[in-house]
Amino acid sequence: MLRIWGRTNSLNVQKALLALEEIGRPYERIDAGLAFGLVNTPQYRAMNPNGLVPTLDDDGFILWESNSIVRYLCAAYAPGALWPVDAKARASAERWMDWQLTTLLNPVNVLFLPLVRAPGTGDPQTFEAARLACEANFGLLDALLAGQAFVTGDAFGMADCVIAPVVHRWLNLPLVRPELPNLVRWYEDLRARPSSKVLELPLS
Ligand SMILES: N[C@@H](CCC(=O)N[C@@H](CS)C(=O)NCC(=O)O)C(=O)O
Repeated sequence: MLRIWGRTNSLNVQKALLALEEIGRPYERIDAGLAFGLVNTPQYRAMNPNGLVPTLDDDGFILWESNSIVRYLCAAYAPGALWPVDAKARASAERWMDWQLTTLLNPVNVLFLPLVRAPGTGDPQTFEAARLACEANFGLLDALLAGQAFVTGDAFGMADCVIAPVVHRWLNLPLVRPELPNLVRWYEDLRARPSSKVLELPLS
């Protein structure tokens, strides 16, 4: 039985939930993190010593780090579909997953905190630098998606699972954004997939 711990307004949890929905296996989700607590209990820390969400349990196999969870679920339950078997195709997908973690995420969160979760925090210079970084990063994605349907080509895959919640956050921030028609088209295609019900909650 697949079991995942994490609150649904967490972007990192949403990545894992998207993968779980896409693989189509039954799973149980347990609220954890922020208002739900639990992450500092000895039982939780024994599974995830970081005290962060998400954490996955697949029949006793415990895994944390959202991108590792997505990679595992796709490899274990959707090889050849969400998880490319070909080494080059897989490296290409993993490259975008690493880019999501190292480049795309942080500036979005710098904007998200003062605009949504913690109004009145942050400083204007850091905010403006993050806004410019977001424009560059999402512009790069927009250019990529001008020539292909999904992040790694013609088919939805594991890289889409991890980039989708970040794009969802960016497109729903109360902020003026440049027009990115290819990114919006990709996002709308994604929102037409049943799995995207995990992105239905307003940002919080
Ligand atoms: N690199 C980790 C980061 C996990 C992380 O920072 N999770 C946040 C939520 S997005 C968290 O647990 N925050 C504290 C909490 O919810 O109690 C991953 O990708 O899984």
